[in-house]
Amino acid sequence: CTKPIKTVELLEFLDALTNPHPPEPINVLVVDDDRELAQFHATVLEEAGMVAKAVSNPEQVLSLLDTFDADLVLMDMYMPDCSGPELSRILRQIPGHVSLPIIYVSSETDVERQHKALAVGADGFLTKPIEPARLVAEVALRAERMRILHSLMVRDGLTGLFNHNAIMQFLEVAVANARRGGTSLCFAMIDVDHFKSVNDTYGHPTGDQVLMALSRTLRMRLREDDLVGRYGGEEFAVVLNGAGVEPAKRILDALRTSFSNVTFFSDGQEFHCTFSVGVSDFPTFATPDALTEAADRALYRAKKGGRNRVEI
Ligand code: GH3
Ligand code: MG
Ligand code: MG
Ligand code: MG
Repeated sequence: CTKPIKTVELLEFLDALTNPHPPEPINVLVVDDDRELAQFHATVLEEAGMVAKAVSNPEQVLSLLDTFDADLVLMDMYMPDCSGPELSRILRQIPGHVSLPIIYVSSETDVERQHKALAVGADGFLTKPIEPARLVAEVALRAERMRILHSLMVRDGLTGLFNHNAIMQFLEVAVANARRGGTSLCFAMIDVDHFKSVNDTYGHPTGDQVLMALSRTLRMRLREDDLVGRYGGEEFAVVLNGAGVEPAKRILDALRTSFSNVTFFSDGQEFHCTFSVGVSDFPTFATPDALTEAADRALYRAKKGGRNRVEI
């Protein structure tokens, strides 16, 4: 008898299949006014393969979190300048840190005081002194759970690509970065050609297979810097960071050819699918809305012009 596959395993399996990069190590911020203890906990976590930063002044936490992408914060409860609960309350008011796991590590044993500290929005409590193996296990478990929840929030269930909200948020960030850095980027809208007739001819499940195959092609063939999401239905969106119009067109044409060569099978019948692409670029179009509208207009021209083509 085979074991049922857990969601976690399935996500990891899909990732390994379509993402050639190893998983990022877990990043932990350790805050404790006892400098030596903070450093000791950080070393324990680093020896377990994580990346840990020790801070003894709670006032450094906010600025550090701007540059250090923490998966979790281990926080002392009693510190002279700012207590753990005070610091947690501040973090919870910042949109980017609303779901950041905060675990107290404290010698406080009074359950009522522990609960009060947790009530400001922290996630757990470990009592000092804590066994190194236990510390590693607790941190790994919670950080990985949060990564899975986060991935369920930002990914599309069918294809594993970023969902509509996530890709549009990434486009905003990418445009802001390009403006600041004086670089270019391209935004592409991809739409499967005559997809309704694929569903009508071969059935919805086969249509789903086509969407999954297309998402695999996009993930495998794009660079690590490029972002790809399911815009909705049979439409996909790609952000090509740093690319001008000409290289973007070459890349998308190569993707288009590669996908059109995939052979699908359904009920003993073979068939092929194609897609059309509309591309817009920054700085010609300066905002996410303008980029989306321009790519949409270009896509419309690609469809009108006969499909299976890239239009700018
Ligand atoms: P065009 O070349 O002009 O884009 O034609 P089209 O048939 O692809 O476009 P249309 O917008 O008429 O049809 C899109 C179809 O995509 C209709 C919808 O049922 C199907 N679709 C949307 N989401 C899914 C999905 O998740 N799975 C499957 N199998 N079909 C989907
Ligand atoms: Mg202390
Ligand atoms: Mg469509
Ligand atoms: Mg379509």
